[in-house]
Amino acid sequence: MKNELPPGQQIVGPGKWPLVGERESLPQPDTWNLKLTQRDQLVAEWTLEQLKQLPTTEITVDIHCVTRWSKLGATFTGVALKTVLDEAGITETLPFVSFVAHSARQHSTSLKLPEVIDETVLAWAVDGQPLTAEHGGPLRNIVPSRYFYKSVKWLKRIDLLDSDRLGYWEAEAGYHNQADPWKEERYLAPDLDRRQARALLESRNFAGRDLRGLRAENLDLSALNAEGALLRDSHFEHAKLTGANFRGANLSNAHFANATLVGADFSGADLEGADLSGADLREAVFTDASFFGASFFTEDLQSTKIDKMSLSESQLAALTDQQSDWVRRRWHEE
Ligand SMILES: Nc1nc2c(c(=O)[nH]1)N[C@H]1C(S)=C(S)[C@@H](COP(=O)(O)O)O[C@H]1N2
Ligand SMILES: [Mo]
Repeated sequence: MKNELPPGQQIVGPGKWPLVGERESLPQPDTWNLKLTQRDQLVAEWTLEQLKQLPTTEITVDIHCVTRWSKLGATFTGVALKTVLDEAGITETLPFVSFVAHSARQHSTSLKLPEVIDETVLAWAVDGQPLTAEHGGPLRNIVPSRYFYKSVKWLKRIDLLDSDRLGYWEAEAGYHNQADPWKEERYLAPDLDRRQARALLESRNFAGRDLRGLRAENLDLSALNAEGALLRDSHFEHAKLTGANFRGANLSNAHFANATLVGADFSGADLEGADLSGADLREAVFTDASFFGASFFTEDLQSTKIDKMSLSESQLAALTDQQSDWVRRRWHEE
């Protein structure tokens, strides 16, 4: 709990707690149970009673909803995620975790497991009272450091995953996948509301638009049209951008680490300061693109794939010596 409000938030009245999103779960069974899977294999299952017999924990958190209300100082009782994983004998920390609800639309949300493994609590009570059904009873996960959409009501399953699976709001409404309220990570693009963000994703048409700072990590945007778009400092880490059209786009300081960019067209694009390390750039076209300060490799991301001679001598000359040596060495090996 911090004694401050994140940017753009306002406090709800005392004792108030707005209801957001789904209002009810699917019909609840007599005995609630929670499943844990790892790489799609069921590894453990607990009834609520069994969970309550594990060492319990209490956390006092400030709730920050992406729709700009905050409720300060709610005390949740439950069991730490870490305790549950230990109990299940999980020794490996996979990269992602998805929390899945017992709800009509199979509501879910995901996070990077290493970032939240120590703070997440599976809660059954708030301020000394059992969670009501509308607020997620009998069980919801609480992730204190994120907007409240990362805290799923009616938690039924926890999936430990090798690759990310975007949650409901993240995929459907353009909600930011990281959701740090102190960084105001609300929506895909800072200047779009959620309807606009969703329409943008569905259309896969960014042509000519100002989308500076866009957050499109992990998304499948194959065949995207981003011709002439302003995408300075945008995030496409791990995104699938096969065949994307970035002709003439401003991609200065854009983040493409580990993205799939097979056959992407960067003709005439500004890639100054862009990070392309670990990306798959096979068959990508870079005619007349500018690369001053761009990077293709970092010490730990050397898996970049790039066709021989796809960069001209003058483009290579715009890179640091270390970067151009790396590219040449890479070509030499092929
Ligand atoms: N199952 C489920 N969990 C959910 C949602 C939802 O629609 N379904 N909405 C999320 C959002 S956007 C918020 S802000 C909080 C709202 O929780 P509350 O209704 O208890 O305030 O739940 C989150 N968890
Ligand atoms: Mo929310």
